[in-house]
Amino acid sequence: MPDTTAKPKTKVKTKVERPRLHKVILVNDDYTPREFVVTVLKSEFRMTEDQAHKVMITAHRRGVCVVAVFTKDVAETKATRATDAGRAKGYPLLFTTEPEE
Ligand code: TYC
Repeated sequence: MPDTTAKPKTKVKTKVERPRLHKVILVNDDYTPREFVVTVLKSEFRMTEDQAHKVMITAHRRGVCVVAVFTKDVAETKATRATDAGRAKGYPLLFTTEPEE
């Protein structure tokens, strides 16, 4: 007799995905001095003068610039610290975060 019993075909696949990284974004404004933006980028994001200047100029010209990507926690902490550094001097300097696609 042919075996007509259907065998269960369910396979359990374990899917491991990397946690999504989050971008820290520098937002342009009309008041924060360029040199101060560069100083904050250097101190909070360990950038060289050259890298910091390029990021600052890009935000200045285009409105925003991605500074770097980190895990969610690190991105949020760094964005807050950098924004607070501006606020401490009375500047409206703003760093935001958003998840990468
Ligand atoms: N636009 C500012 C100025 O002309 C400089 C600046 C650049 C401020 C980038 C914020 O994210 C920024 N003084």
